[in-house]
Amino acid sequence: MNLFTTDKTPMIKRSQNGSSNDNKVVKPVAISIGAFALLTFLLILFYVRKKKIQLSKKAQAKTKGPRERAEDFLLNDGSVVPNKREMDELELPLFDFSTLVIATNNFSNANKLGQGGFGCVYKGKLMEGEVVAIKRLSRISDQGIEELKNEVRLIAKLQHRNLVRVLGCCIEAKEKLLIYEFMENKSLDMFIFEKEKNMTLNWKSRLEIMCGIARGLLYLHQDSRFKIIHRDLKASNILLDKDMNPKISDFGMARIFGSDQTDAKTKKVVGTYGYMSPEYAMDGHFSTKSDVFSFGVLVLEIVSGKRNTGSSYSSSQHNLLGETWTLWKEGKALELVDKSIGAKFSENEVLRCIQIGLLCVQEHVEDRPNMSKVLLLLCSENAQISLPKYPGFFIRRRNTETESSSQQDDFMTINEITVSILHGR
Ligand SMILES: *[C@@H]1O[C@H](CO)[C@@H](O)[C@H](O)[C@H]1NC(C)=O
Ligand SMILES: *[C@@H]1O[C@H](CO)[C@@H](O)[C@H](O)[C@H]1NC(C)=O
Ligand SMILES: *[C@@H]1O[C@H](CO)[C@@H](O)[C@H](O)[C@H]1NC(C)=O
Ligand SMILES: CC(=O)N[C@H]1CO[C@H](CO)[C@@H](O)[C@@H]1O
Repeated sequence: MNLFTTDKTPMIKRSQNGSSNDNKVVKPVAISIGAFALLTFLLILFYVRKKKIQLSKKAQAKTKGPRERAEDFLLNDGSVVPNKREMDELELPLFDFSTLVIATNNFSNANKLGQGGFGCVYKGKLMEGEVVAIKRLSRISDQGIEELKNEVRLIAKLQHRNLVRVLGCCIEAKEKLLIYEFMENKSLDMFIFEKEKNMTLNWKSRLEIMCGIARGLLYLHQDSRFKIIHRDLKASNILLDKDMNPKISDFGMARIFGSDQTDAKTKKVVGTYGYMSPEYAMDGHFSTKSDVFSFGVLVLEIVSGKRNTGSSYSSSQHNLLGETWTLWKEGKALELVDKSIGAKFSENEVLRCIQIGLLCVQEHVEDRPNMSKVLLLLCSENAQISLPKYPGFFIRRRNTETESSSQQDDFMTINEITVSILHGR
């Protein structure tokens, strides 16, 4: 016992000094209780670990690697609404509906920021004073729920300064809402298309916005843990924070690819007219290169201040891409530049951007550069840009069935609608 009576063990010292009668009875009992507890604990530990190993073995047997398992979790579990357990696993804060009612003044019109394909977006102020944007799904359509689920699962796992962050969500009874960080300067389309609002952007800001979008897209395509195809890149999905940093939003249509997967085919084409690459719009083929096409359209829209499929283009053959291509061929590409940019811009930079835009919208998938190449071309003055080939047009097929539902149509112009086309097989 002397071994233990050091200064460091006052407890043991004290018990030694205590009555020896007590010790005789208490000690064996305490020891056996202790031993029993220890044994039980060890058994439980052993059981839990064994269970875990079994579970992970099962998961490995079912799928191949951690990436595949993540995809499984993200997309293919078959349930419609993310349930409580799934939400817990996402570590995404759940908000009470009542909190959001207060934050948005009962979803008043004064708080309404905009109308998207699947519902309205409101400005809200949380109890702590934090300003947020709240997307409320308008009706219970299966599609809407599917998109919400997709978005929640996907974006909760992504973090990049050029992607909008989701702060939480709310799923209560028939209400489904997503809470995002608030973007002071709304969306890019307000700045480049809505001239009457006098929200002009100079060339430097436009160039920075293009670079920011390219970085966000590059992250989605190859730098995040997943390979993600956004599938609905457009001006109204680019939000701008108080410093005019662009953030890609709306991941409702996004798809995750496996590490060695390069393209996929879908029967249900979703996207926006004017931004869809021909191979996607016609045949449902999508890949990172279909996002690159959309990015190219966006670049040309930012430079010109015109929509690709605007009312100024009468025939579907002649859109912004057609106009740009013609001007480019005639050496008059500078005529494309948005007048509201003003006189202060570098002609060289503008011409480079137009050329990059044209490279992105080339008809053949394999001719289009990838996003790392695009970013390199955009951001370094000296990089050699190759000559673009003929751009790909999307000519609307007569026999495609449009599935855009009535809830989307009322508040938006036709080329802003996110459409779905079902191809008969
Ligand atoms: C909020 O608005 C809805 C419908 O507009 C109404 O039924 C409800 O009573 C309102 N709630 C509060 C707390 O004002
Ligand atoms: C926009 O600016 C022009 C001149 O700069 C002015 O005449 C016009 O009233 C402004 N429009 C709005 C909506 O502020
Ligand atoms: C992107 O394109 C460049 C040049 O075309 C190529 O060297 C690079 O490997 C590509 N990157 C990826 C991730 O495919
Ligand atoms: C260009 C532009 O309108 N920028 C505005 C973005 O938002 C901040 C904060 O609201 C304003 O101060 C900027 O003027």
